[in-house]
Amino acid sequence: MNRIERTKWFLDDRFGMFIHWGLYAIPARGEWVRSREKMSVEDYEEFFEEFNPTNYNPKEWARAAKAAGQKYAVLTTKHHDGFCLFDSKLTDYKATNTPAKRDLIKEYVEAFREEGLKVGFYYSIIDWYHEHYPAFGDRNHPMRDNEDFKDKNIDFDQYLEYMHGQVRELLTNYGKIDIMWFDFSYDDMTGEKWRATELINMIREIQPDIIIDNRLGGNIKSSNPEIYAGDFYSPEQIVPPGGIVDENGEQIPWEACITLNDNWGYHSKDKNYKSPKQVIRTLVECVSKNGNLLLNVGPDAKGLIPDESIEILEVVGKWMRRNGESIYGCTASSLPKPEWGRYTQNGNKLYAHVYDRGIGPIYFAGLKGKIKKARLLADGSELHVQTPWMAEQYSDIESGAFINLAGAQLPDEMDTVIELELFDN
Ligand code: H79
Repeated sequence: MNRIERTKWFLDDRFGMFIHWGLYAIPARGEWVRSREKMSVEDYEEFFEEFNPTNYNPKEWARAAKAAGQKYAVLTTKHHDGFCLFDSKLTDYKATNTPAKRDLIKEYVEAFREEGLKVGFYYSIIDWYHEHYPAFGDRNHPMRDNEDFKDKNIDFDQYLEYMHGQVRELLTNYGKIDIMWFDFSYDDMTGEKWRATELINMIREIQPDIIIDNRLGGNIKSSNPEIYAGDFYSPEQIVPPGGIVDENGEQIPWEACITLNDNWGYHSKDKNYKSPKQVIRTLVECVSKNGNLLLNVGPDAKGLIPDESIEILEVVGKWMRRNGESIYGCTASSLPKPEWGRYTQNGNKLYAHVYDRGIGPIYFAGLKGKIKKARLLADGSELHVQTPWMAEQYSDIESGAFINLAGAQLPDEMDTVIELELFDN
């Protein structure tokens, strides 16, 4: 399989759930807490001894994702703090040895598969727990300024054996896995420093169809990318303004990963949530530029997704049930961005996402004589394409089309979708 074949389902699905969960849910100050507060392993140990998510029910997570219209999920099997949610034979620093006493990844995989969702693993190639990962002088390590770590002998190959071994475990012990989401390369910690070619060859041997992000390094935009340059580009906390193309101007699969508030891991004080409208428009923005959206939730120490996040997902899901056809299987349109909103397209179906009602009929530049039928996507109701009174005196009726929309307000102020069925040329 090549990249185009591997990523087909991914580009059709468009919308996934990112889940950041680990020991950091207990201090509840985000997943970088150990680094930001320069906590030692000992400072962090109480959370390991205490981790007991009595409300962990991944079936509930999977139902929430599915109801939101998400088609796949990616969960942190290990974040930068090195703590493993899975029962790795290569470490004792795992959920199995906490009061949780079990492999939490196994339950996640089973629950999401059962709901018909595709399953992905996030795995941090950075590790602040492993004794052979660079600490002193590293850019991010919690002990980066601690002189006690200055003369410590590091055998990075031992870390690489561990890291490669864990990836092998993850891709061997849980059946078919759809996405491998590595995080991340920096400075000279990139590409072959991770023995990336060898790692990719192993992965492709175990899971030939899996798709892999671009964070092992390399240049995915190259016309001749490294084997480890990845299947998709992974912009973080941004929707790339112009989409993403390679050196030859060809589209590259990409997925924007975005938080619902300002943290990936659970943060009890961070209530700065986006609105459902922002989330819906961000998803549309991605699809209108040929991209995916991986939307994050950070379950708390008990294993519950915050109520605020659940409520946003419910509203998004309600919109998706009525308007999902304008997202799934859709791509960018060749038409320029319209003044009232965005376009997405699937074959001869053009979806007009109207954000701005304006006054009077909605104007569609360049579509005169090209619209076979117009319907309000949310309920399938008929809309009329007609040239308004005296329009020839003040509009481009040569090439433009008009559609009447009843009422002074949009039927859905978050995003009213008009489905335009176009004539086959
Ligand atoms: O897992 C999520 C993040 O923890 C991870 N990638 C996503 C998917 C990530 N690691 N690093 N970064 C993102 C970028 C680095 C951000 C930083 Fe900072 C700015 C590190 C130090 C300053 C944010 C603010 C984190 C700590 C303080």
